[in-house]
Amino acid sequence: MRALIWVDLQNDFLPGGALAVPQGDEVIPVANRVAARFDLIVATQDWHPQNHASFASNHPGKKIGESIDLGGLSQVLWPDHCVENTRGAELAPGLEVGRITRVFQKGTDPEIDSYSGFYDNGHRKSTGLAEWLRSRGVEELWLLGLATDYCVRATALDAQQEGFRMALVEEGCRGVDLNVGDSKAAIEEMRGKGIRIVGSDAA
Ligand code: VGL
Ligand code: ZN
Repeated sequence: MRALIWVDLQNDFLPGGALAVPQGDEVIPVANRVAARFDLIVATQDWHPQNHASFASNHPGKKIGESIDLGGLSQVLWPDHCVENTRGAELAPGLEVGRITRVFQKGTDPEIDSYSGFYDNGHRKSTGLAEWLRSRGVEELWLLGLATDYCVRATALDAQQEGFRMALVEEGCRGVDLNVGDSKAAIEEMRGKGIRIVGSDAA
């Protein structure tokens, strides 16, 4: 059994959103096209309380893009984004959401960030995604979404570590690129760990 994961295809990561990923909107048609080939589709959803520790606004004197130490982990500070129950946190309007079997929310704990759909950044708590996929007989995972260098990367690496056979649809991903080349490096890191980097027509 194989499944497709849509990573964080939410308004705030699209052009005009609070943490807009350049050309993020271009992946929506790719997401829909690939989804038509799958019987099981999961979406992850970044879902933060307003007091989330990843928001620069919650650290007086700190700026967006700076890194801080957060409980022993390095944490990039972001603009307020994907605040629970806001329009910015909703899945992108052009998505065929009727295809989604289940949405897994992450980043709900105000004290720790969660780029991966499987675990928080400290690997302290599971979202239950791996167990849920296994209970459905899933052995192979395809992934696309936003952002390549953060949530896509983290989700793909955790999935690989959890033992799923992994494919990343590169044209279905876009990155933040806080530093030039971050997304490219993330793709190479994933490839180096055995994740297949594929085109959408390979589905
Ligand atoms: C993401 C930064 C902060 C992502 C989420 O979806 O890649 N990046 N929160
Ligand atoms: Zn976030």
